[in-house]
Amino acid sequence: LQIEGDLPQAARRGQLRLVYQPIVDLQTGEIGGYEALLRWQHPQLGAVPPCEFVPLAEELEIITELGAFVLEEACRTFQMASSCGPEGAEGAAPPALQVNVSTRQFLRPGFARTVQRILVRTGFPAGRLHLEITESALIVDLDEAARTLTELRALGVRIHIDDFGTGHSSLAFLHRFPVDGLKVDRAFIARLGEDAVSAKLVETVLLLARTLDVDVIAEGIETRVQRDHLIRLGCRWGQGYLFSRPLEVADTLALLHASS
Ligand code: G
Ligand code: G
Ligand code: MN
Ligand code: NA
Repeated sequence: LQIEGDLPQAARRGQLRLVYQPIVDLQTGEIGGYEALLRWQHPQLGAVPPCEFVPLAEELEIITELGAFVLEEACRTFQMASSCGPEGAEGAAPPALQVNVSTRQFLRPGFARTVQRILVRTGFPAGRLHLEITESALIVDLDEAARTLTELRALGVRIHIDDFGTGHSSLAFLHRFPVDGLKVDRAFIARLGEDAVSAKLVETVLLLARTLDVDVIAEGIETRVQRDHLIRLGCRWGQGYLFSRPLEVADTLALLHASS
């Protein structure tokens, strides 16, 4: 397979880049963070979607290198933007940087040390780095997951559960693995206003989150009807094409500068 042969060289050949999708306060539109999303522009095949090449990188056992590339690139970009802003500028808290971490990458021993090394090297503040992991990262190997979570939280890094609602979540499980945020999968948002079960599920997640004092981000918001429904349910944060598509780095930097 061509992509299998080419993926290990993609970063070195400058074919990988990150785009950044804003996460906004649903009521005010204020940007609270950005999710880094990886893109591979293959010279012959064009854009290869991450849902194809991320699992491949896991199989080829190059996910550690790929993941470190993503983290370092994203932290460097955001640190560059903050250090250009006016000293001690007033206003909102600096936006968070949300980075996806694959299950195999998260469970590899030494992951927290890699994160620490990148934070030191880039100077990016740990508290602004929010790592997105899926529920499977916590379920596959309970002991390794617990260890890694403890190490990351000791660094001050925040943890969000991505695609929440699609895995094997349970209350007990969130109690054992303290996290900082839940991202409600876009499948549930897409059905808001169409089926009552999805609305009930989102409502339940929001209730659970309030009890556990964790943030909730609704993914994949495409319509004002969905946004208004989420506001009525008490959801503060959201992300989706209604607000912004993922932005190229130049546009992201322009936004970051404008708000600092
Ligand atoms: O951006 P897009 O909708 O194509 O992303 C599809 C999937 O790829 C999402 O599940 C997203 O979490 C994942 N993804 C995007 N960028 C990265 C990345 O840098 N690392 C990992 N592990 N997954 C990513
Ligand atoms: O699994 P994860 O949440 O990381 O996936 C994020 C993916 O969702 C990104 O690839 C992004 O391009 C995509 N995405 C972001 N906003 C929307 C949206 O409003 N609608 C749809 N269909 N996809 C979205
Ligand atoms: Mn994500
Ligand atoms: Na998701």
